[in-house]
Amino acid sequence: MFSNKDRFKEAFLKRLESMCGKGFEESTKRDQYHTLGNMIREYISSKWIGTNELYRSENKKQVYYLSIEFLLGRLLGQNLLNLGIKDMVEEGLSELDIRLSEIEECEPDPALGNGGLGRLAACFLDSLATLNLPGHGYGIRYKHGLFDQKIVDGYQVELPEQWLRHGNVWEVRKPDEAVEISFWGTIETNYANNGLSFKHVGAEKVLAVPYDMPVVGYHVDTVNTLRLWNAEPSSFGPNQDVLSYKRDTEAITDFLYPDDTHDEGKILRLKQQYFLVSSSIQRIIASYKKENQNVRELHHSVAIHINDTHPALAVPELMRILIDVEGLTWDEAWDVTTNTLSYTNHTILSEALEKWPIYLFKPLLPRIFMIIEEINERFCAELWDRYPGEWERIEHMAIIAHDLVKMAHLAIVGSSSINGVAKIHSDILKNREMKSFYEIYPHKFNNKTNGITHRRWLLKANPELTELIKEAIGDEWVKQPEKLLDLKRHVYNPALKEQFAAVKRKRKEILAKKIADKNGIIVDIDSIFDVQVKRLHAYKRQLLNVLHIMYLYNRIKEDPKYTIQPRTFIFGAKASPTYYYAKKVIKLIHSLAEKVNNDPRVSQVIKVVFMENYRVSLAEDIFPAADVSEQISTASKEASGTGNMKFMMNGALTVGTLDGANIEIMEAIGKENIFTFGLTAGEVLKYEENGRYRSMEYYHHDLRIRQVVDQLTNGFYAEDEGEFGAIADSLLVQNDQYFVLRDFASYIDVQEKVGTAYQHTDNWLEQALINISHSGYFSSDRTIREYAENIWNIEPVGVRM
Ligand code: GL2
Repeated sequence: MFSNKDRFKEAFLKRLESMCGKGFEESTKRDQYHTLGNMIREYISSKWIGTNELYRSENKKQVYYLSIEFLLGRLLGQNLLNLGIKDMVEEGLSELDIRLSEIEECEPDPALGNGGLGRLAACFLDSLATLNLPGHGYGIRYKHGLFDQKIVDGYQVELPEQWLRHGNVWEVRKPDEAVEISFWGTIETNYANNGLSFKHVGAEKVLAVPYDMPVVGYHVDTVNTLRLWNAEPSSFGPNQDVLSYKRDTEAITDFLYPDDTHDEGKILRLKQQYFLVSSSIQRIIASYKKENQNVRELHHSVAIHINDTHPALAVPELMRILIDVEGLTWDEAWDVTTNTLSYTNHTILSEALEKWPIYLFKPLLPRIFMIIEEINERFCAELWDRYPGEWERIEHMAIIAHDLVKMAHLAIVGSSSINGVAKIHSDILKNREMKSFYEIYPHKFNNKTNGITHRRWLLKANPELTELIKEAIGDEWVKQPEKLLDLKRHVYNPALKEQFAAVKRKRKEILAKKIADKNGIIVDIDSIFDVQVKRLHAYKRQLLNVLHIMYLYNRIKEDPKYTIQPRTFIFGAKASPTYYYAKKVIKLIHSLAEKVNNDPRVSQVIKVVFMENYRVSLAEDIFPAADVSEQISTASKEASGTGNMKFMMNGALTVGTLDGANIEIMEAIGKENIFTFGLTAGEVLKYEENGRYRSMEYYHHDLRIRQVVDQLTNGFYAEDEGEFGAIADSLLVQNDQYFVLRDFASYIDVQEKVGTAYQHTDNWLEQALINISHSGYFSSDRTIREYAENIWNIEPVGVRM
């Protein structure tokens, strides 16, 4: 049906009628979306089955990527592109007077993630399939993904997200592969002749039903699987409160926790984590045993990756199955477990390192708790042998201490590899946060700098730039993104610069139109589009950006001669619903926008825009239009960042601290092509150690700072003077934990340089093109190859159809 345009059109019309029970004339855009989606899924299915058969017959090692988040973004356009049928379908539809882009708008964004961590998982799936690597994602089929953000009077309001309301065309329910999960109950220990055995009695059973989604590689025949688990009642008993059992069970997969870095500390979240881990591992072992006899050799055929601490229960769960179900001894099981598992750490923020109170943990997961206790005892005994008498050290490293189960420690002890996500982050793990573990397991620690899939963030999001690059250097870079470096030879070519400027302009026009439609704000295409889009968090310092704009406002008002290069400041960010400070920053951005955009003189040169409901599909409109990328986290706090890479790939210049992957971006493109400022990570960590920072001093000594901080509480931005009190307090009363005031002067200086640099158009365009040409290194294909070779030991499987 996709062999040529006419066949496609014919099949499409036929399918539309049979699926929707309507003629073409009566059909809605959504009918057309569902029809096309179904046709494509069907088209994919032969490759999908073929891939699975090949994996079975070749019996090569496979990796399973366990993640509580997969922030996929829309799939229709990406699948068409990866299958190589986009142009044909687009033309066919247009002959029927249908615009593909309009149909795409009917697809809800599957927002099964919060931010970078979940989006990274999605990029990894795309790279695994494209590189013909046998690797699958295992996650949760949340009924409601990350909340929809509405802005009402400048405040964020959260509405439940409803991606499944009209069904999901990409998924296939596999009830035959459902497994049972046990919560609560007690453990009976039996002493038989040949040792101990354990029986879980009185447990509440939950059924985990898999829904599989195809992951289509780009221009290859490989189609891997993203398996999302859905919680359902198992079986009903005679004396059961049926309604409450059903409600409690389904609640497990009802919502994604809308929290980026904090540990919610909720029992439901722990249930979600065990639900994901237990269902995945039970199934992985079942499918391994179909082809293999000996579970003692599991690690030769299977690698299981723990994405952040959320799936760290993989350690005791794999032990449980190997010992209680498969009958291995403790030592045998430990050998298999530690050789099968690997773990990525994504943050050093202490509030994000999960710790579960025993009083919650033990009753919910009694057998798992027993196993963790045993792992902990053995681990502490080893530490005692190594560091006799060093109680403090042992207490600090223990998996269970102070009535808490420490998930990061569990993951480290139970895995063969621990990696950070950018060089500086991996170094901080080794030398500070996890130093004591690095001392005993130096061989386990390594770095894997994050990456992004250029297929979504360049080919799909920015077809105009893609075409331009192809015209300049051909298309080898599409399969081998490092070859984008070829562009570097053409950076000084005036024609190329001009064409790039035209592409950027076009993309700015598209975004400007969206802003006009959605926000009712008219922005100047010739202004700098200065963008900060990411989750709202104190350490990411949206506040620093805001204070700079407040300062500019004051300057422009006070000094009639002050001129600057016009700028449009664009924000997009969701705040966790319970994160008071973050929600106040969103409100502050709106109050600032109100003032700036309505001031006759100021609005001539600056505008402030907050784009509601930031998500993957909106990001695809924003990155291509950006001139400046704001990556201004307090140094040492942003493990890597991946937005920085998406901006770079689309030719925006970075204003950034020496944090996360910004540093590697700078190393790649050269110091002269990035605007860095602020404290280094070393300086921040030193301040934190010696406690010598006093934000008040900066407030008193820098009039610019005093003015903007005072304006937070003197009624300038809100009638209610308490409105932004929490923000002011964070800066002064709480001594500015994230060094906003400390970096303020340096940020203003660098922003002035940005303004001047933009006026040297030729030079700016060259710098933008240099950024693009070095962005290939930051493709997730490179990252995934490194994981495949150094951590998982998996190889490509030639998929021949
Ligand atoms: C994060 C980090 O904060 C971010 O710097 C990193 O790029 C991503 C992916 O590795 O992981 N950690 C985390 O908990 N979230 C992230 O985005 N939510």
